[in-house]
Amino acid sequence: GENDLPTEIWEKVKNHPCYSEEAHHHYARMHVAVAPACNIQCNYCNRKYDCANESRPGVVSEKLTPEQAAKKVLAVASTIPQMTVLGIAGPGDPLANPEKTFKTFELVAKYAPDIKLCVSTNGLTLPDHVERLSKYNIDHVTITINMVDPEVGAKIYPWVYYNKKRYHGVEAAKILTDRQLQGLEMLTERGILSKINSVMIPGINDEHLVEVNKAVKSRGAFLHNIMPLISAPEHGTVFGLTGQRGPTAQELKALQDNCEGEMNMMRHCRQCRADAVGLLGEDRSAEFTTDKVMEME
Ligand code: CLF
Ligand code: SF4
Repeated sequence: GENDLPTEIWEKVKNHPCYSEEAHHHYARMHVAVAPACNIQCNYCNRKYDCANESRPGVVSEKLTPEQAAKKVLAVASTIPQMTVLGIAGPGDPLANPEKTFKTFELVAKYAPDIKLCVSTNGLTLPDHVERLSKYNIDHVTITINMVDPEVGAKIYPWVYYNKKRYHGVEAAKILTDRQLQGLEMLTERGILSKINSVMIPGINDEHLVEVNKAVKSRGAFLHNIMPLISAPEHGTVFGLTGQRGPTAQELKALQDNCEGEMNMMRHCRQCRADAVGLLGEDRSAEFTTDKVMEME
């Protein structure tokens, strides 16, 4: 349980609402949507909406510059004292937009040094950025890992864009899984806490996620968060259009139970938007649009 964690780890998680089940009742997080581009294609993604790395597809976030984002963080922090964590989670892949992502972190670290920094990525470019994440004192990194077998991956990812070249099918999925696992090992070596998000896709990777769980556990991942596919035709995802369904609540719980014991499982995720503000499950983003933040000055 959480109370058995070593002190140095407890210090990092005790007021992070995603990394500690207990903390999510008391502490809030916010996201800023500074990262529009993405370097891979997931069949459950609709680029018009927020990245499903972390978020619930279906609502378009207001895109911010790093300067606007930093202002918003200061405005929220002065309004919601329990706001402890700033996460960057989209609407595309934060590490496919490294200038915007790291500029935002730099500004927040300067003007609000008490706020913890958190990032969520598909992992493709993670090995290139671990050094910088470590330098910026980013203690929490989420990688979305849906497979460790490229044959499975080919059914989830039609392509990846890597080293200025587009790869397809099994070849693309092999590059992605190698980069994700390498990035995870590099985080573990540096003592950066990692959370693995997996999207459960019935008939595609549901049984395989037990193997993913073992692969990430053996590489030092701190937490595994298995989330249900949200697939609806009105969102226009490839899976939505092909009629691919999401799991039932019972199927999701059975898989989480199967993985429990291997490592800590997150069960309180609320699949947030890329511009979510507040306690998990609460959305106060409408109070902090750019117009309103400007008025607060
Ligand atoms: Fe945001 Fe993600 Fe950091 Fe949390 S959300 S970047 S780890 S601060 Fe949390 Fe939201 Fe679930 Fe993500 S409830 S979708 S796990
Ligand atoms: Fe969409 Fe996110 Fe996948 Fe990129 S990583 S394709 S933004 S779901």
